[in-house]
Amino acid sequence: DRPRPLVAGNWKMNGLKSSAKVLDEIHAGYTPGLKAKVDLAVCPPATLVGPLALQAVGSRVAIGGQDCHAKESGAFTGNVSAEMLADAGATYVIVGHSERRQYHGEKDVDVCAKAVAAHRAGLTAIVCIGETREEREAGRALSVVKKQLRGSTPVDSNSQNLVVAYEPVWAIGTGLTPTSADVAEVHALIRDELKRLVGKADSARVRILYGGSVKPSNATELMAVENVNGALVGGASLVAADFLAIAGAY
Ligand code: G2H
Repeated sequence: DRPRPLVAGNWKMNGLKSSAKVLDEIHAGYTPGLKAKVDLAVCPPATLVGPLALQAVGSRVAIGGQDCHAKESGAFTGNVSAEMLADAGATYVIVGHSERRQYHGEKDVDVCAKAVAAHRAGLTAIVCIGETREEREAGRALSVVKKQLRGSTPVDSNSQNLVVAYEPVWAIGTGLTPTSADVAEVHALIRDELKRLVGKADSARVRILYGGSVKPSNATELMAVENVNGALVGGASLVAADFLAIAGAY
């Protein structure tokens, strides 16, 4: 019942038309051996979702958005809906990334509404949760993660339309990573909580990703941790060789 691992690249606000070559390199390196072991997704900025989704047709690399609005359409200048991402060829969307929570004031309730929108549009929501350094140092990591998970995941979630990404905020883009024991503790808590959300049988099939400074040099150790079913990779996903090396850690 172990879920098939997913390695998803979060390009953040990086990528131009010329980044098509990164996807080409990912395609070239996504060998039959790797395909047999791990799913790949690339989440470029919204401007590239359509072009990269077209480029990825016929390959097994999925394309995702990095955020979506909760509404389907309307007077929301600058926003992109889940339906638009799906129409452009995305099959995933990241919601509740800590950078959205930090810079755009998104709360659990907002993230949950976005995940509902993702499901409405037929997308798989990659729901991000994770504690800050202050919260970890205060011994509150587990309670924070539990609260965020409960508040950010819609009741219609299941192992097909939900991926959970645990990203300790203090590990994002900093080069710092938690110990394997810390990751194991949080992922076990998430797995246990998922039983309430999607039922015991399906909870075992939900993919729980680790994110935060994942790179080729630490991927093997992180991906070997129990209940870690893949990675959400930021900086290292911009270089195809690094992204593929992380996927190859499985
Ligand atoms: C966490 C991660 C990807 P990075 O934000 O979502 O980024 O791997 O650069 O820490």
